[in-house]
Amino acid sequence: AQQLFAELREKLSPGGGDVVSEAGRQRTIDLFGEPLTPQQVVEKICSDVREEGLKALLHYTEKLDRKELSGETIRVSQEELAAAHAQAEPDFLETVRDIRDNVMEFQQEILSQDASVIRTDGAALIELRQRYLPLRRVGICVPGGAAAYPSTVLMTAVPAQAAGVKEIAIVVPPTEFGGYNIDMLATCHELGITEVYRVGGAQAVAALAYGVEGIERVDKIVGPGNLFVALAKRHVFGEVDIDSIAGPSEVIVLADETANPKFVASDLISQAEHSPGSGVLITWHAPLIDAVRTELERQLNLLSRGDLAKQSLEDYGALILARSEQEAAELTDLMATEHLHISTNDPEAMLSRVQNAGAIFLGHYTPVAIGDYVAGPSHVLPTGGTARFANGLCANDFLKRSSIISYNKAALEADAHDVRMMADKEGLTAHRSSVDLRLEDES
Ligand code: HSO
Ligand code: ZN
Repeated sequence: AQQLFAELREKLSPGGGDVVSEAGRQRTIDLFGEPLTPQQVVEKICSDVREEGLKALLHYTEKLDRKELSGETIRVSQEELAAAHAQAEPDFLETVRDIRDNVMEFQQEILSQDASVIRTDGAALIELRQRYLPLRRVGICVPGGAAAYPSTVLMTAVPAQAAGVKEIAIVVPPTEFGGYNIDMLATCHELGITEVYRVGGAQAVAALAYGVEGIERVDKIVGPGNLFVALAKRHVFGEVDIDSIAGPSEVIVLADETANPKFVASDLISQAEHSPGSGVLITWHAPLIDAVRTELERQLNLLSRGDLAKQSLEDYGALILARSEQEAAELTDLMATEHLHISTNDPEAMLSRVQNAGAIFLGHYTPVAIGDYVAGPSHVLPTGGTARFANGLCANDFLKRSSIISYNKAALEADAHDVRMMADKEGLTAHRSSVDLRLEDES
């Protein structure tokens, strides 16, 4: 499995591995009169927005997104949000509410709870607590280049709301699929989001991170985007928090002889149609390979985005015949994919053998699309092999915690020896005397 993985890793991830570090080194762009890497371009944009604020934000919006906006028109007005909502199909809004309820239910259920430890010994009393509070203000990036993604608004904003975040600012590129998209704006309005800005790319991330006239800086930036958004998020990290950096969509379908080739092919194509996106079948049942290949060809010819998906599958797809179930599980783990669909007779058994995947879909009737759109866990997930260590977005990512420590005098006395010992070892005499002073009148 290790060897197979080494051969496949580069080929199968649309980002060529870690999307940011790899893609960031690729082509150069002649945007400022000299060829610069995407990384350098992003650094320049971020520092300009930091220094010049709104002026630079508008400048880059005009230069890169070809939209002439002003301090007023950059923000979607309350009237526009309400008008989009009024214009949207009632049935669509019903779906938005259904999904909102599903996501809210799941995200509230998984919220971290305050915890405490109490130690008593005679008169000594120690109380230790961990307290969670929501972040005050969060920025969300929503893509809007190649397709409209109202589902991404739901899958990022609702977890934030479940955590109790009061201020949510959405940035979305000024395009027909973004900041001018009725469904996108209607979804924001339905969720009670009032701050929507028509800006995208690195300049939007920088505006959220540093603040500009009319856009207050946020505490955390989440959500997917193109390479420039990803690079900018990494650049501003530290100034603000970010979620993990999302690259192109991927799925591994792990299938046995009970899998339906039609279903399997449809799952591979679903992620590939994000374009770029990757779909990989791993099976130990040889006849499935040809059956899925035939189905892929048939379905790709029928779908509206078939050409895009086909190209993605040619570039980043694979049909892999593993020597055994064990090898299939090992390879899956090494690939640490964003989505794993276990299409076997006993999915639970396979589940217990795999550790690395952002979201795992069990059984023949749980397509990845159900997680992308309605189930409840967020569809913002770790990609490019980062599921080894990174997690999908959830309500807890919008909480911060403080530890709370309380000692009475008897407890301080009881622990004084250990403090003195450590303070002496570290040569930090003020640390020691902060304890000694408090206990002096006892001696
Ligand atoms: N599969 C994408 C999420 C998405 N699918 C949005 C449809 N819309 C990344 O996990
Ligand atoms: Zn999807």
